[in-house]
Amino acid sequence: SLSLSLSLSLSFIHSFFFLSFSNYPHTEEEIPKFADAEYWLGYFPPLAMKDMDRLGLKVDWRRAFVTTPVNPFYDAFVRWQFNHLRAKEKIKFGKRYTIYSPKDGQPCMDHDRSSGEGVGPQEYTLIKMRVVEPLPAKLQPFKGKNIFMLAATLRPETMYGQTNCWLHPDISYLVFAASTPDTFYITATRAARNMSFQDLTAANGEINPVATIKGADLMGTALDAPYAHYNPIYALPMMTIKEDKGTAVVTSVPSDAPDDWAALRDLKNKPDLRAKFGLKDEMVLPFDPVPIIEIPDYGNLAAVKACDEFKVASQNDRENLVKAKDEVYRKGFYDGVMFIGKYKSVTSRTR
Ligand code: ANZ
Repeated sequence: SLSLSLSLSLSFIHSFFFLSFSNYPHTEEEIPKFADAEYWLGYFPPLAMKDMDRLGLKVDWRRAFVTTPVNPFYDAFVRWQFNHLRAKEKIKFGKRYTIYSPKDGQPCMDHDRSSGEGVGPQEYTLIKMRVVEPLPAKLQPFKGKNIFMLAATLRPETMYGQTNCWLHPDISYLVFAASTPDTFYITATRAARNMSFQDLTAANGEINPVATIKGADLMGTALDAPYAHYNPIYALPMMTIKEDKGTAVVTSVPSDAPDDWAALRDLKNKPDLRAKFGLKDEMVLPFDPVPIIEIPDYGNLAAVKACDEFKVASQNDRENLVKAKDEVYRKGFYDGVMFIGKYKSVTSRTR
């Protein structure tokens, strides 16, 4: 049966590796030789062949050969094959999303990593929020230039409901040159580095940093955000922003993101909090959640309702926020109907 043959072949592989590794005499003097990739090609095959013979496998070793450019015949065969496939436009050369090692200049697959196994690429949509007048003191040198805060979102369809942008007051944000002339982006340093490998800076893997500014010094920056109902919107403080997620610039959609509603509500209810970050009332108080998604039997401000239902006390109430988020995301995803913009009347069931 299939399961029997599968389990047989699995146990074979185990014993093969076990025998191989236990028999190989790695001496201290020999180990440095493995720095040369070609040394592996001569070292392991004879030992593996010996092991397989000892296992009783009947292999016709006359048909064994080494792949890679070390074997010019095999290399010519693969070249021939790829040239034909390319000529027929069955394959093409290009970039794809992957976990990449800048140190080695190549993709770094799961088993090649000393940490971070199981991590895959996460695609985000970057929202270009244009910095508009009046510029805060630290951004004065960029007067007249195109300068954007880049928010990373998984929910670009909700941009109609933006009411503000979130920054963490203690994170240092990098202002760096974009690949387009006279244009600058503001993100966390780590995000800038990732973006430099995705054609968003002039040279691959190179960042041209122009300034480093603490989030606290960017509070109250006026922004023109695409599709937003309000214009301008303002950069406000959120204490739960993670530095190593997205760009650490977050766009706020309090109608459908409980984290956003909890943080906006904190600022609306606490004049001291606004004062602490030098925010004027008009940067916070006029901005109410904008209904964009209707959920049958739940309403059109799902995050507001869920924060009430799960008694979310503040933006730091992680436990209840997780519950509220689960409910809002699930309900919104399965039953939500957009009633604004390009995806009006589209639900996940009709997509
Ligand atoms: C707009 C939006 C609307 C979002 C909406 C969500 C729901 P999770 O929470 O894992 O799904 N985000 C992005 N970067 C962040 C950071 N550095 N720290 C904290 N939050 C961050 O992650 C995706 C969402 O988390 C993103 O999508 C962003 O908020 C927020 F109805 O953008 B979203």
